[in-house]
Amino acid sequence: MSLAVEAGALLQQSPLARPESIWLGIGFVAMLLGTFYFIAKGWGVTDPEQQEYYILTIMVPAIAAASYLSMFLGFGYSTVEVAGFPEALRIYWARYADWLFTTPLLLLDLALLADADRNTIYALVLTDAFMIVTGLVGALENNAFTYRYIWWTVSTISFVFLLYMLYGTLTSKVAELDDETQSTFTTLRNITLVLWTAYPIVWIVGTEGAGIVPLGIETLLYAVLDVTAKVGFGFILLRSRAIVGDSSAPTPSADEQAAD
Ligand code: RET
Repeated sequence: MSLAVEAGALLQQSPLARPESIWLGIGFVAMLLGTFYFIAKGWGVTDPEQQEYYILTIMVPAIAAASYLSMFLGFGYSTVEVAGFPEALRIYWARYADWLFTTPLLLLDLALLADADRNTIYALVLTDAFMIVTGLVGALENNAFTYRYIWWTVSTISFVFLLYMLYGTLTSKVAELDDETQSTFTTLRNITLVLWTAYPIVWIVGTEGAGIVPLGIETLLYAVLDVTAKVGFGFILLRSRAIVGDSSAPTPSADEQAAD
């Protein structure tokens, strides 16, 4: 391949050729900063229960950073040509790969906080995975545009079940716990309700659905939602006294007590 042809091909695939890349690049940097912030915050934490929250909360923006990088560089999307539809759709499937792993981790954070039992965790995580995978099928469906809406509906129904579990089972579990944990859980659960509900709305008005919102704006909206739902959520969780609370306070050793 001649140098000019190679340069041309590179330019065609480069982030510069896709205007929405700016938001993907910013999303990548924000997720990376979030990851390093949580790592720095968790450095030296020795309490195993606290470490559990840190492991989950660090992995969430780390996975998202990789997904954003792949979308920025042009690996994380496919072109979908829907039968009878004039324009080919640029579908960023790497989002769904990100969500498939990160949304269960976020739910696990909430479940740990609520001291949920194993079956509740299974139900939450599997319903969530079902929601993301059916959403992905909807985004890639190319036989007819209306079929895409069928998958959106299937995914949204599972989302309603998920919210029911968060507001029903987990909320009644947390009612048995201390005030600090209850208050952190309530804040994070409500943030989850508001932010997560925005995703199916962006999908349906964006390029995957009705196409009222163009790809650039849609990419920006997802980036804002992703950063808030991951880094904002983690920030509140790891700052909360429910996590940092009693268990982290070093219990004085026998020697120290003797010295007092
Ligand atoms: C999809 C497809 C259409 C129907 C529904 C969806 C829900 C997506 C959600 C995503 C949440 C993502 C988060 C990411 C980062 O932190 C898949 C858009 C219901 C709820 C919280």
